[in-house]
Amino acid sequence: YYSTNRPIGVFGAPFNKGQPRPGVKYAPEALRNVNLIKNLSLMGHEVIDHGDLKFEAVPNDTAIYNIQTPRTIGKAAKQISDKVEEILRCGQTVVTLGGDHSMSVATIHGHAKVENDLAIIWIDAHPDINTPLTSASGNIHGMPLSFLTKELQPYVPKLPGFEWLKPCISVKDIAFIGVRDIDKAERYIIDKYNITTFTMRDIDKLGMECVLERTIEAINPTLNKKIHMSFDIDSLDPAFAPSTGTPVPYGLSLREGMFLVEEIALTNKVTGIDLVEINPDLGSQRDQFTTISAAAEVLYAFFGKRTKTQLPSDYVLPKP
Ligand code: Z70
Ligand code: MN
Ligand code: MN
Ligand code: MN
Repeated sequence: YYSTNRPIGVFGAPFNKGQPRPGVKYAPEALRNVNLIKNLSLMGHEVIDHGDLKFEAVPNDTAIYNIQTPRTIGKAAKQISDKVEEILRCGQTVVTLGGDHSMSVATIHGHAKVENDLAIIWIDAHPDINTPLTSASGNIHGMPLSFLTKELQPYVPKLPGFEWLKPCISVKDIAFIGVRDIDKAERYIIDKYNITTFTMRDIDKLGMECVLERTIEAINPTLNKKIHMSFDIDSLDPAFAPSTGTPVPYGLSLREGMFLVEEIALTNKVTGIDLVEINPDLGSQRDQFTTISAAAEVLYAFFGKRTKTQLPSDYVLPKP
């Protein structure tokens, strides 16, 4: 489990313009309502709550390609990137509560400003590496990795609002885990650059322990890099995370997700975490509770719930 002595800095990025369903902005509030911050503290960590960012629409934002509000998204992303950078410079491990997955363009950018050699573990049903020219939806939450990767820049037009963004990672530093809904251009990019990818079938075949071993072997073999763990809740099977914008069948069980992040935590290299795409507006109340609980449990698993029980040295088993 997470055992570095870095404090945990948490903030909310209730950003929803990277896709069409507004309710994803309520996730930070929903996670706070299940006492996320207090529960992390009870696990023995120092937790600093940096609150939630507020975002504003940029007036007269006009569409480019099929992206509806590029300047508004770019401006919010700059705020998120700056916040991540600020929290990391305080020596904290940063946990960003999304929001939709477009915010990871910003969290990874801010993380890479502080840690210039980063490995990215992208846990998601989708690889989110469309370019503005290949995206059928125009939703930026399906594109963040194309904006960030140096190799893809010849294919990625600079969008208005994103002038500040510098591509800061290599395709060699990315591993996808749990993907099962891959667009044509994404398939092409994964094949062309040989991006480390573990589909659900690979997980079935190898088992999660081996998948993570091979992930580290591929993107961080000497563990000399810090790790950014981006967790899209739709990586989980819809049975465990129904309240998300694009549920995809046959995903990770909740226990597989928890085990995966427990194993990642054991590297002691993770300094940035995203938890995204929880939409507390979707589905029944029961669906919402199931999803928010699953999201919280994934974070608790990473931070050591269940493995951290310490016995006092004078503990004795009571006798009748
Ligand atoms: C599709 C697109 C996506 C998340 C959906 C879907 C992308 N590849 N990402 N839900 N989290 O629109 O580009
Ligand atoms: Mn702060
Ligand atoms: Mn995603
Ligand atoms: Mn996804």
